[in-house]
Amino acid sequence: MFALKMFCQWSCISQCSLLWTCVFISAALRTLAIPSNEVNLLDSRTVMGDLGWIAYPKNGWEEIGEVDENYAPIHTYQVCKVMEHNQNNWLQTNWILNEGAQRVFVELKFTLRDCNSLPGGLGTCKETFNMYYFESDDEEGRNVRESQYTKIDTIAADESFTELDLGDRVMKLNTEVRDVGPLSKKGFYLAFQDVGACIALVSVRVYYKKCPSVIKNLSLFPDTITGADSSQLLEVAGTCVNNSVAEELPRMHCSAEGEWLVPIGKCMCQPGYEEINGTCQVCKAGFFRSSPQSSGCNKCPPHSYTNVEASTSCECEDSYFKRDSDPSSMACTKPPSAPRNAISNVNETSVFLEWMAPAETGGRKDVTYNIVCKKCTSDSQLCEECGSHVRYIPQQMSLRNTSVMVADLLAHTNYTFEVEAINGVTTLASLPRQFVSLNVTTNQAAPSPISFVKKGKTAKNSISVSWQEPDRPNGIILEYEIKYFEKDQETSYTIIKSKETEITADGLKPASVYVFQIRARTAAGYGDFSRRFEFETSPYLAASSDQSQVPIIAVSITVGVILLAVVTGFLLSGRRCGYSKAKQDPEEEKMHFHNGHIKLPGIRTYIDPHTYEDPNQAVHEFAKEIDASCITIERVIGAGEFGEVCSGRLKLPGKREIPVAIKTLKAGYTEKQRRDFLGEASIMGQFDHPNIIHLEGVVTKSKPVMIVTEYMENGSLDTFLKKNDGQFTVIQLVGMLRGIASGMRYLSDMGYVHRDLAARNILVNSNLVCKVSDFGLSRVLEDDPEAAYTTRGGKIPIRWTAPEAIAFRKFTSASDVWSYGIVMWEVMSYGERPYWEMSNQDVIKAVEEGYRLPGPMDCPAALYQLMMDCWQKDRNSRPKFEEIVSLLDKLIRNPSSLKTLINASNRVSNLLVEHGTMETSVYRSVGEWLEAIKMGRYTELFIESGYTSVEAVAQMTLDDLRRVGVNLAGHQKKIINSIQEMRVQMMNGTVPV
Ligand code: ACK
Repeated sequence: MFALKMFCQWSCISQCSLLWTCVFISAALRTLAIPSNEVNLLDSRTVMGDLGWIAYPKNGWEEIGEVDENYAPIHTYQVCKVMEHNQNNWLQTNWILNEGAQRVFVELKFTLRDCNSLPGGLGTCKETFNMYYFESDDEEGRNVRESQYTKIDTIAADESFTELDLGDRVMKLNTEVRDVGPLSKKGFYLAFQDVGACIALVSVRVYYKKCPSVIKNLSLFPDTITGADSSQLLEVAGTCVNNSVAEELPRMHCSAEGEWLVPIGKCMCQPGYEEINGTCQVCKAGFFRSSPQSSGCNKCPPHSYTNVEASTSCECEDSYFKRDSDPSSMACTKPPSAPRNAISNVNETSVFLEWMAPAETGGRKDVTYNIVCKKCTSDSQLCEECGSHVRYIPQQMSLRNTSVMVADLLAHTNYTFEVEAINGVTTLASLPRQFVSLNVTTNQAAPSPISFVKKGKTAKNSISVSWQEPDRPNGIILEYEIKYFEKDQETSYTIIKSKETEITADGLKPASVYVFQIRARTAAGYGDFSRRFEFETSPYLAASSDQSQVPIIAVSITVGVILLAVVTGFLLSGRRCGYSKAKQDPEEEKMHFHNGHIKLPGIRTYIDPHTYEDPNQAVHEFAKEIDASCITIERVIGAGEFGEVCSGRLKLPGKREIPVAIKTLKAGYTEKQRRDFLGEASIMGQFDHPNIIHLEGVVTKSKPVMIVTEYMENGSLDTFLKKNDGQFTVIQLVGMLRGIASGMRYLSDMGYVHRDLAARNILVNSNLVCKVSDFGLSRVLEDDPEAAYTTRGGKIPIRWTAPEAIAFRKFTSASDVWSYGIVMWEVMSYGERPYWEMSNQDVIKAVEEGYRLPGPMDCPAALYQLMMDCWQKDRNSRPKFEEIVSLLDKLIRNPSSLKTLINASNRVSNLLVEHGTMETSVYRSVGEWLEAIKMGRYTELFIESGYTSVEAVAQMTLDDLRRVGVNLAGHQKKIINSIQEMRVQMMNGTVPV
């Protein structure tokens, strides 16, 4: 109910001064906006002509025919028979078509006179009226009896008005709304019954409610008339808009109030279209949408295109491919290029292959590698598949890592390994295989243990034993080592070396049990000892167990004669071998050990060319003479002590042409120079090992005199490392060290002491295989620029040499081990100069006082420990090359053991006092610091990026480094480690900043 204070025109019916009408002429009343979810079936305010309603009796309800200011008719019915009894005045509307609505609303606007304000009418005056309806399918039922109507409600005014209000022209207009339903026929009549009130029915509006047509979730829901019940929710199915499809049938619920509720399911634009403002718009050329689930139209990914509209996918450009399983947003991709920088490490009959990922991954992350193994003839001309006996660790195909171990190869055999890079689209592209190949020669593997040892003749002081060759000799057996000792007396044992498969151990105690163990040796070293075999000597007085035993005296005489013959023969032979052997017979030698110490010298197979009276004889014994016409010199690659070093090619008759290095002897040489020059060839020619530079031959019959060796593409190791600072993985570095150690093991087994082992004297080939080179006689003292004169007059490379060799020229394999430790340090620090710029005298003093080189940056702890072991003052405590090789093998097999790096404090704690590494001392500027860690090239980038002080640098993270532009992983590591050290030192207050 609301009170309207408005301009009101009213008139009184003549018969009754109390009767009134008030006509609302407000245009606003007519143009009241109807909510969008209401549909009018009748609005008396909008009917322009006669309303056609019927009043009964005729003098009851009467229509006031007025017009508004626009001369539109205003249909108002009034009745005011308040003074008379028994009023029953009906006003019947015309037939209202319900248009299918089952529930309609009737909105009445009316005024009602307050009975209290009527003088004398209180007895009969009413303040309510009734509203009825009658349903019918057509207009025929116009003459309906009262009793046929169904009552909707009794309508009372919320506010009635008085005469005063009329005077004030305040009209109290009531609005009442009633709903009617459920309706079941096509239409209905409404009727208003007055029983004695004073009413003016100003407007009647009949409407129903609907949920108006709407598009929601790309589904169209039509206009829907609400249900018959006031709490009913009608489920309505939607239809997908153009170019869309239903993911789940879309539905919504139309409430009795005409509101859409609870949407279920939805439509989505079909592939090739995208949703924009509730419609599906086509994807333009160059764009695509692959599935209803994907987001809008997307630009074709790199290397793909589409020239048509409504594309659901894009085509790959030529030579680019896509797998079915690739996401549609992924670029088209290519097969990878070949893997790079493959290297191999041979360990007996196993080969460790390592390579770098291809430069071109084809845009994919699923690059894997397959290994193809081929066994080749020595000139690599004819190859065949390796077969199934070869083992690949972890596997042969689909390798994710860039390394593999190939085991169980044949000893001393040429293999070619092809490492092929594959990715998800390799099979789609008909391109040639992308691989890198490596030629590898396996080493002689150590023989397997001897499994069977048999007792032969037994006497009271001797036992003969015989055995069979090991099951897997893995090469030519050079000799056997027989170890025996009295049972429970293991600390005192005897070792006999023999080339035969039987020996007689004599000098034994009667009636005692002896333990025998035998192992075989090939060029690859010793195999494992056999298990223990126990045999007993005969008792004192017992007869020999062997029928064919000869009297003891006879044996003694025989042995004596043989010994005499051997010694005499040895002394008479003109050839001095430069070593002495205490031999029982020519094929056998014997050494006694007590508590691990040898009692007799072991074998030496290296022959010092000095022992030849005629050096020419030595060189021709060990080196092949090459006709100069077989050699083509191509270019000079360096300068040696005796002349230029050149690279060139060697083509021997019936052999493939190969690249070679050629050392020349400059014209005008003295005889001594010629002897010394060729001396190196005489030494080198005695060696045959994959980690020793291989001598092809010499030219002595024409001039210039030349030494021809295999060509090592990467030159000397120190220069190579400096050039490739930070570029190798730890495994690659350890692989190089392993090779050097293996070469040195071979040399020490041969009895050769190198004396000048240093990175500058190691050569590196294209597969990163390192080979020991630079063999000389007195040469060590002459041609090495590092060699300095000692107080005793010798010339020695101080920084690489063990203290006992400097002090009293005690050069042994143990002093070579010291040098090897220095080489390890050089390798791990990428060619850094040992002891930096310290003087030789200071180095000698510092080492004497117990100082040692600090661990190189990023050095695995296990390797630094090995270096420190090599630098033991007591040479007997240093590891043997044999042990070094097997330790490095273990590390290579188990790369995680290399993960623990020496920490900053360890590095620093071992620093030489006066000559600490530059990078850990005080830095005055960022440039100085970067120079100190050999990263000076980044100075400008650091400064440009605002890292202008050491304090700023100390805060840097790896991400900061990347932002500055340090992209190489090795360099990032180096710089970050130095920053960490810097922080440690700042914390300790050792770096004033
Ligand atoms: O460091 P480099 O390049 O490697 O410079 C020296 C130079 O000759 C003087 O010795 C190089 N060189 C020596 N022997 C060989 C070889 N067998 N293969 C390749 N380069 C060699 C050495």
